[in-house]
This record gives sequence, C-alpha cells and structure tokens, in this order.
Amino acid sequence: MQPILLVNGPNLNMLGSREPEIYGSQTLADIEAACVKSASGLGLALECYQSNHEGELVTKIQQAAKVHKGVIINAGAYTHTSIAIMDALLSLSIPVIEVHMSNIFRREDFRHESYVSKASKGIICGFGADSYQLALLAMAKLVAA
Ligand code: CA2
Repeated sequence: MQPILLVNGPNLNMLGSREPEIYGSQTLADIEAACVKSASGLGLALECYQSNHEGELVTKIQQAAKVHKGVIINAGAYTHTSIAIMDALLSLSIPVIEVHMSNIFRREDFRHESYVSKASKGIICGFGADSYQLALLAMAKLVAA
C-alpha cells in the first residue's frame, strides 16, 4: 500500500452545514471515510488531515516528504492567497494533485488564480465530492507509474 496524504484547508470542516448548492450535503468526515475506503481498493493507504491554519498546513506538507508518496490537497481559500503553502508543496519531490469541489473557473475572478496549481501535477475541480475520488484514481496511476 502506498501512503498518500489528503489535506483539506480552511472551512472545509464545515462541509454539510451550509452552502449545499455549491458544496453538497456530505460532511468532511463522510468524504474522508469514502476516500479511505476507495483508496484501499486502489492500493493506497490514505491519511486525512484538515486544518484552518496556514502554518499548520505548511508543517503537515513539510512532514509529508518523510512518509508519503503523494499529496492530494484542497487548500480552500488559501489556494488563492498562500505563497507559503505553494512553497511547501514546491519543496516536495512527490506528486501533488489539486482538488476543488466547485469549478473555481466558473466562480468569482479571485478564485481563478491558484498558487497551489503552480506546484501541482494536475487539478480536478467541479465534481463535488467526486473530485476527491477522481484525484485518488489519478494518484493511483501516478504512484504506480
Ligand atoms: O471548491 C472548493 O473546493 C474550494 O476549495 C472551497 C473553498 C473556496 O474558498 C475555494 O475557492 C474553492 C471554500 C470552502 C468552504 O467550505 C464551506 C463549506 C460549507 C460551509 C461553509 C464553507
């Protein structure tokens, strides 16, 4: 089993509580449980991590270099602002996949810019909770290659 880290950023712990028209009705715990299950079928051992704090996210990404073979990240609003998270991701030599539940390119202009994209192999957005499942499929192919 290949160890993979799934990182979720600020406010994603609030999934399921409001804005279901954008983010669906599943909680983050629901999404993580479904991801752990399908990851195991793909030969991946998934560790899930969420924080609302930029520095904690940076530290967790730094630590991934020691343990994990890939990182899947939904950095939430830090996607559009955080050079610190981009730098931490750029320092990794393992593949990074960027995920968003919503299609950030159909939304406000400020969501069209992504610092995370500059450190990512690819981006999956717009498929709700399925964005995470699609990212797992892509990661399984990347780490098997
Ligand atoms: O579409 C995504 O996955 C986003 O990363 C979600 C972020 C947003 O800032 C990005 O532009 C796109 C926001 C997550 C907030 O999630 C909430 C969910 C339910 C209730 C409140 C916030």
